[in-house]
Amino acid sequence: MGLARTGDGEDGRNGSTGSTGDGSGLRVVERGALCGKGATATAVLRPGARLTRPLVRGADGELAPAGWDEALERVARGLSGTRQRYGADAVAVFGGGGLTNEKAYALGKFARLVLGTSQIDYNGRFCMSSAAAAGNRAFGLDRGLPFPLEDIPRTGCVILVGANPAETMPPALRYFTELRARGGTLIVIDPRRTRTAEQADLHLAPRPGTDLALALGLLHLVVAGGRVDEAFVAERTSGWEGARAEAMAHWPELVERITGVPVPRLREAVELFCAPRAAMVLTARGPEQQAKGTDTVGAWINLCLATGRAGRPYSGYGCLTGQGNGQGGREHGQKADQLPGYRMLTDPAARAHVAGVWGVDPAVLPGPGRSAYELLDALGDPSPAGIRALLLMGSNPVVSAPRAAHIEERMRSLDFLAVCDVVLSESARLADVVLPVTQWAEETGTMTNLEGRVQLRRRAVDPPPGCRSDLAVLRGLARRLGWAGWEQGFPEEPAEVFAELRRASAGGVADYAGISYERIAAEGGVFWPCPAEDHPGTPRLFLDRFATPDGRARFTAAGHRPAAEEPDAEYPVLLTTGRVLAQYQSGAQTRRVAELNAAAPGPFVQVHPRLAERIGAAEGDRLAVVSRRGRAVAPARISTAIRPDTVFMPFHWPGEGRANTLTNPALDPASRMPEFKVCAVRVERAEPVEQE
Ligand SMILES: Nc1nc2c(c(=O)[nH]1)N[C@H]1C(S)=C(S)[C@@H](COP(=O)(O)OP(=O)(O)OC[C@H]3O[C@@H](n4cnc5c(=O)[nH]c(N)nc54)[C@H](O)[C@@H]3O)O[C@H]1N2
Ligand SMILES: Nc1nc2c(c(=O)[nH]1)N[C@H]1C(S)=C(S)[C@@H](COP(=O)(O)OP(=O)(O)OC[C@H]3O[C@@H](n4cnc5c(=O)[nH]c(N)nc54)[C@H](O)[C@@H]3O)O[C@H]1N2
Ligand SMILES: [Mo]
Repeated sequence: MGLARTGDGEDGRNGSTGSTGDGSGLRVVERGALCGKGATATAVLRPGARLTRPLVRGADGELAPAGWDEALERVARGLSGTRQRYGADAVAVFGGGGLTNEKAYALGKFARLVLGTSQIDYNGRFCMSSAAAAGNRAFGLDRGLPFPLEDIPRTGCVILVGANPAETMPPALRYFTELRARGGTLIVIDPRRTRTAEQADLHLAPRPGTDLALALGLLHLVVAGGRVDEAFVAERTSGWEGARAEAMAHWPELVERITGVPVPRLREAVELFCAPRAAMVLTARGPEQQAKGTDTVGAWINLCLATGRAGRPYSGYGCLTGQGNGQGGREHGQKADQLPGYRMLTDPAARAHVAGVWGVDPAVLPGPGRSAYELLDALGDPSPAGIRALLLMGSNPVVSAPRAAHIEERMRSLDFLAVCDVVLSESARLADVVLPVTQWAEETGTMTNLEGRVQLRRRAVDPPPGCRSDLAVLRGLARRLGWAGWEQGFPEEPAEVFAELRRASAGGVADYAGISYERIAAEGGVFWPCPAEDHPGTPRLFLDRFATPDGRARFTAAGHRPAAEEPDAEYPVLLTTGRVLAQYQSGAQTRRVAELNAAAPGPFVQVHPRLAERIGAAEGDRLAVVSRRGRAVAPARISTAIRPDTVFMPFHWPGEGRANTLTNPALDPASRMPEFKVCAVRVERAEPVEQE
């Protein structure tokens, strides 16, 4: 019990934090999914719950089982036919941050070489792209944590901004527990009093979408209190004057008015953060999934830089990366603007290097394509710029994309859709061809965790006979699409793909050249950059210099601005969205596991008693939440753990309770991240269903 009542602060501490020993704990951190529930994680492997044969849509419009040859042939024809009629960019690819490094690498290569399309992006755009953009801007490099997790308990104070690891990374919670046990302090910033917030020394509950102002307000108090580390700012940073001016324009009373956080709480936060010599700021999706997420993360980095809490032991800024391979998945080329090794597609030297490894002329590599939401929004668009065919591997956008009803309709309007998945997800149901693939325990591959530690997962169980690996699918398609280099260029064996990935990444930002399966196994993981086999890897970055051309970290000069959609008379309430412990992402897999459904059976609307009273709703009443994009219905869960001006919905479910029917696809200008964490809604009691 208790699992379903997540974050409502009424059921006490979560009992299943699953703190395990070092190695296995980290692996579970990376899975993200079924933390501490090894038994249920294997449940998804049961054949009944998953796909074991390809499905092809027949003349009757229904999906029916088919052989692999027929299915791959259909996909090849669908993709090449579209390409011939409308050009290469009418064919798109959408990947996922749960794919191994090998798969992400092969998928990017497949899109650019075999399909020749620029149109590839992936769900990581919906995940950490704002933190990535801010990290690149400030430090010249994006790695989730520039230090190992084990440094967290050794710092003096951690500010966790919009992160709920008690539910989303239970095994990592012990680092924060240990921090407090050693005398360090924890500050949590979340509009809800989550299980994580309950463990904090200080919890600030800002209005959703105001973290930028909050960070500026804290920096204002740092400056006013004479707490700037002037020597650090002078020696190791640039751009302080602009950042300082923005902070000075955000005085505490103004920040209280914008965020709803009282001035004394702001002062307390600064006292705690500035007291010890070392401190960290860690963000997750709360401040990042905003139409100003990049500047918001930049403002939190500013706080670290101004106080000298970056590029020093046990200090710094980090992003709590999400998906199983959230870090590695963003390094090897499934992102619209990227080549392997975290190289940029627009950089001539990068193009030349990667084209050399691939044995092609750099001129054949397409340029950058659209970002995830823009790509999905262009599906089925009949104009010459539109996308007519899509290969989807490792994501379920019908549930997880913003403005999901529109995206679902876009997917339905495609000429051709192929989906590789483990289960018949809501997106796979729309496909012309569904290819059943093997999953994590059934295949070998590397994943890179939030520390930048490359880890190896070896095949542990045999896949069901009808399934093939994603790598085998890409190989089969490359051959059927007549790509001459398919035999060497698209191996099925992960170790061979990794060997090529090492060469392609050599000299790049995320340099894997010195990392081998053997080394990972012997050393328990290797931290990139690791440019040579005799290089020890790099657990801690920036201690001597930042990765910018001049070695200095860059301040962000940005002021507060409203969310893309603020409450008004018609839509007076703020909606924010997120996760619960017992369901994972779009729920495609976890909703098929009885034990997890028992713990978290369905969607809900977390609502404060005052708001509930205003609309006359009691616990469990069906509430209609209406935004400019649509209407969702789910039972009320009344709780004082949320701000009265805000409601919260988890996004794990399809159907009438789908949170993403409501969300706003307004994009951050730098990261192209949609504003999942704030939009304006109206909340009312749904009419009771009429009995006939
Ligand atoms: N059980 C479980 N674990 C998971 C996942 C899952 O689906 N289920 N998904 C994995 C993935 S891919 C990811 S990305 C991570 C995500 O991990 P988290 O980022 O920890 O998860 P979220 O619930 O999306 O958001 C965190 C918190 O942000 C708060 N928040 C909402 N709006 C705002 C805001 O405007 N400002 C601030 N400061 N906070 C806000 C929410 O109330 C929520 O408690 O979890 C990973 N782990
Ligand atoms: N409202 C709202 N929406 C959100 C978020 C939010 O906080 N609020 N968070 C966003 C974030 S951070 C994320 S990461 C996305 C996640 O949302 P999605 O991108 O939909 O991610 P998953 O649900 O993990 O979907 C992965 C799909 O790939 C399949 N799969 C798993 N492993 C493999 C594999 O190895 N190969 C193949 N071919 N398929 C595989 C799974 O069965 C599943 O169907 O949702 C985003 N959407
Ligand atoms: Mo994510």
